[in-house]
Amino acid sequence: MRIHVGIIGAGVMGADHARTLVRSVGGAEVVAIADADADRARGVAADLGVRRTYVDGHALIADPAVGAVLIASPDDTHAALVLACITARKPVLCEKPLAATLSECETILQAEISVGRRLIQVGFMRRFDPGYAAMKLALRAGHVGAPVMLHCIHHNASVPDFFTADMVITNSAVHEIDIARWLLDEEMAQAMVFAPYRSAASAAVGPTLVVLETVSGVTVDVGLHLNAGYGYDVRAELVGESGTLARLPQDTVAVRADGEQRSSLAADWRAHFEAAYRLQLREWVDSLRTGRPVGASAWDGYAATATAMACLAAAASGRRTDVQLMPRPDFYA
Ligand code: ISE
Repeated sequence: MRIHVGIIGAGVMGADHARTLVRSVGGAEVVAIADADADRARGVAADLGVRRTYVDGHALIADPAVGAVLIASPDDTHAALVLACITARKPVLCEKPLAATLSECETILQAEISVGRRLIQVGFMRRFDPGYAAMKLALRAGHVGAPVMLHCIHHNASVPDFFTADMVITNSAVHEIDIARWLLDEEMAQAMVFAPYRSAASAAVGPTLVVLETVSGVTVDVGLHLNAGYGYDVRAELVGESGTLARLPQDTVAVRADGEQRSSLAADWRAHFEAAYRLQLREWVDSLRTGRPVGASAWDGYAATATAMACLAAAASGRRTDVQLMPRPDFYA
């Protein structure tokens, strides 16, 4: 059984997912591409031999030739598109965030629960990264004892002009929130944010430190510098009671020559997390064939957004802020 996928959004991520699906994922066929910019949709479709294009994502969802949907359109369009997929009973892989607001996430949870079937996977692709997966296995195997602290670095070479201070949290830190929840297997209870840029009118997006505390008291610190200039650099080190686990990026080589040691950095997340994106798509397609959901659920998308909202409130108030989560519905147990 081949899965007939329609992709909404033909920008950087939509085009990347389309290429990965066509070139590296067996069992799936990209049958339609939608983008508000018709030329952009047609350009990606023509490159990959896809015949159907749309300017309206909702028309793609309604197309009977489309069996499953991948959403990679702007963040504020996610909620309406995900809800349309639920109404059409079509499985959907939605790029993070699940929705731009917490109330939209809640509506999505209710809609999925009311159809009684897991249809939504959220594109927190780091869960498929071999490095994070190895950290989780080593932690579960007890190699470093109980977790105490998780240190994370998240540096982008640069962000586009439309990037806002809030997006440091909702677009970038949200990955760290999800991977911390997944690695530690518990929710975040409190958030603090130190963002010196908020008082510097000249720099809308400056270095930010997010500190989270889990329900059991593990601390997670995330240093974000999204205009770091030198390349894409994501690191994680988990400190346990009797050792540490550090994620090593895949396929890196240290060159020692001319009295120096060098290794290169990816320009952005697509190359750094290439394996994670590929495995995420493979496992999503497999899960549609087996009926066994994988990856981040709508609940995970909701919890990540709720935690991001606590971070925004903490940044605005300068205070330690509680993460407000509804009780987890049994449906997502
Ligand atoms: C971007 O949108 C992503 O999702 C990347 O994974 C993240 O590292 C980057 O900071 C975001 O801007």
